[in-house]
Amino acid sequence: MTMTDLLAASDISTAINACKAKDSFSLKTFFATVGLSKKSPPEIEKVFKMLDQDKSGFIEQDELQLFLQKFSKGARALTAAETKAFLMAGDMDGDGKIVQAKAEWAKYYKLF
Ligand SMILES: [Ca+2]
Repeated sequence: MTMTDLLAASDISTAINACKAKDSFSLKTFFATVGLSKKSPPEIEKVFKMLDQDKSGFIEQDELQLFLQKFSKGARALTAAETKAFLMAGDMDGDGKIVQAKAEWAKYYKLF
């Protein structure tokens, strides 16, 4: 499974292009542009599984940093500040990783 199974390739490239500049990544804008805002919780969970590269059940900081590359191989890595902001949006217990539990992942739904 890849992102293009769930999302339109044209929406992905629009979203990636919109945050080409360093520190211009906005979680809310990205999710809306790429079409994730309209997806159901089970579909979002599939996205989570793709982001959890080592299948640990958590999305760690290094996996978040490469978030954009999961959508498009040539995309840039997120900056440290962007990665931190992303993590802060979903990490409820402050352990530095996002759990594949509805409680934490659900926080992202609220951002959509
Ligand atoms: Ca992981």
